[in-house]
Amino acid sequence: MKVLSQRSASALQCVLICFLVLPTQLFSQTVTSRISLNQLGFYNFSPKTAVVTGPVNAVNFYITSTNLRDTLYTGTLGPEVKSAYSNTITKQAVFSTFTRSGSYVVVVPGVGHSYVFEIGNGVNSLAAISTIKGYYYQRVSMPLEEKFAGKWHRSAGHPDAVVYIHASAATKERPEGTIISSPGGWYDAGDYNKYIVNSGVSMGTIFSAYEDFPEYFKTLNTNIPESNDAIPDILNEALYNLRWMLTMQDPNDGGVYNKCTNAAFDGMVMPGITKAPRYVVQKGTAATLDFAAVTAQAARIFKQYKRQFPGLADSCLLAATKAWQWAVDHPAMEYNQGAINQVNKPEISTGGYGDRTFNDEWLWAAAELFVTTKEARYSTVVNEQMKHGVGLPSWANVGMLGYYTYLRFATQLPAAARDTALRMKERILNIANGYLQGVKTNAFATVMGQSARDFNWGGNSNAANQGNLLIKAYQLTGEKHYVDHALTNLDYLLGRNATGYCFVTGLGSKSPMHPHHRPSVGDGIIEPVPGLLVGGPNPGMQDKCQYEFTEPETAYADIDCSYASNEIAINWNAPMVYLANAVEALKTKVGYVSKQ
Ligand code: 9MR
Repeated sequence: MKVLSQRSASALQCVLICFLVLPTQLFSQTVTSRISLNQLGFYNFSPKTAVVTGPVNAVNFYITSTNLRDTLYTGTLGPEVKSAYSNTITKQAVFSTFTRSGSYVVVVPGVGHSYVFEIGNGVNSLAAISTIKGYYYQRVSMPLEEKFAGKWHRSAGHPDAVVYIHASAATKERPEGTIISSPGGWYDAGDYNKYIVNSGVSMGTIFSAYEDFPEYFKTLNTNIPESNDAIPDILNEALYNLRWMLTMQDPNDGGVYNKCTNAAFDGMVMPGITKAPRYVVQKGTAATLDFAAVTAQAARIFKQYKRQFPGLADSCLLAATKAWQWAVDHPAMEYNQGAINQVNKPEISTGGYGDRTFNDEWLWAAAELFVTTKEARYSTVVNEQMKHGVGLPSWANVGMLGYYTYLRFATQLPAAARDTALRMKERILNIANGYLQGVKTNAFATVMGQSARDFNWGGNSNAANQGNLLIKAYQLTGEKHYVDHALTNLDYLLGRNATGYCFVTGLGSKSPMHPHHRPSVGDGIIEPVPGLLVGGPNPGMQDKCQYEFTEPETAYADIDCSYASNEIAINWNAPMVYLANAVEALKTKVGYVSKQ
């Protein structure tokens, strides 16, 4: 590979390049989705790969100006690779040594040219900001004003000032039909309900982003109503959902309801016009422990903002302690919607988030409570739970969030807990090092997609969470190659994948236009609400919609019918927020952009 023209290139060189080096057919090239790449672009000094799919005769590829006139770099395509999880064949175009800032396309003769991408020092900043802003658009009980929401401005959704205690949640103090108020929060996903279990993992991930990069977030502006106050925007956004979560705790016993919901899903209409009754449904151990973890973490974070929010940190800690006690008294209360519906009316058919194992919730809640309070009763539970394994975070598996928190504060922990943190570190590095193995043989050169299991309902969040685990591995070791590998998954999510889609609405050249997202369907605006990560390829295809492709890495349909591949959800956006922002926060330290 050789660089044909640099900043210092003379006019003569340009003439030679344009008229002698380029094959003439190049000028007739058209844009093609067969060249997949991060559609936002690359930092000047980060690794850069595009992937050509399908049969290719060309030997070389070119990086040219967007008008295709100037060739700035010529490279050789890599060998043909057959993908493990679809019939896709690929060749990789690596151009990491091309570092000049600007807008370009990748040209492959006989195939066409890629979408326009940038090389520069802020390429992921739009992804970082817009995915946080995505949560603003999910806010439930307030109008979204035009100055913040642009053309997606809308009136308030569900007020949730009148919410009934469902029969499954009735107690002596709050019998069936008691009215409580549970306003605010974020809509969970494409539907209009609010679920504590899924809020738990989402908030834990967002709070972790803040706790890992507090300096970076201090100045990040997402243009929300609270942007001008003294609190980082990411915390203001999380606070909107936290205040709702606090309403979901029964003050009489500390237990936490699983969800605030309609009995059945609303139609594909705007939120403000739906009037179905809302219920809080049965308390559960997973919901209560997730709540304890989030409020313990919030107590720690908002302690720094006592002046702005007097009493908030204390209220959160009290809520966390009461929730913990309820869980101790009800250590395995499963949310089983089928069983609930056999004995209660009305039947509830909205999302279940019915977790059956609680080891991971115990570990996470105990870890957050221990780091916040340093009380030994919590570290004892963390140690007990270490006998179980750990996996990537998901709504049903939150133990890793406890590991992240222990490790973040390891140096401030007592000696015994530091030993536990060392074991956690070992496990994380084991997983991280496993990820590195398969990248070389992966058809898209990503960490994502090394196992068929990566492609499930919301699989895009696996890509993001794998990236985040690699960021943690970097934080634990200082080894930059972990960030390079995390970046392969950011590239995956923003376009370098077998579907050719940039999976965040409103970003890149080819992104989802028809997500399963009620406001995006109901608002009459062509572009969907921006900043939302769709679920991604899912060969389960549980929605039974029409899929053009059905293999693990291609089973994605950009149609609003497809809730199994094209819905959006707060627990999928959260790791995307983490990944995009972590990379932006670390870009100078790891040398992706030059220190100015
Ligand atoms: O993300 C959830 C996925 O892991 C489950 O397999 C699926 C079926 O139970 O539900 C998904 O969560 C949905 C929730 O139940 C309701 N709101 C939309 C969520 C995303 O599709």
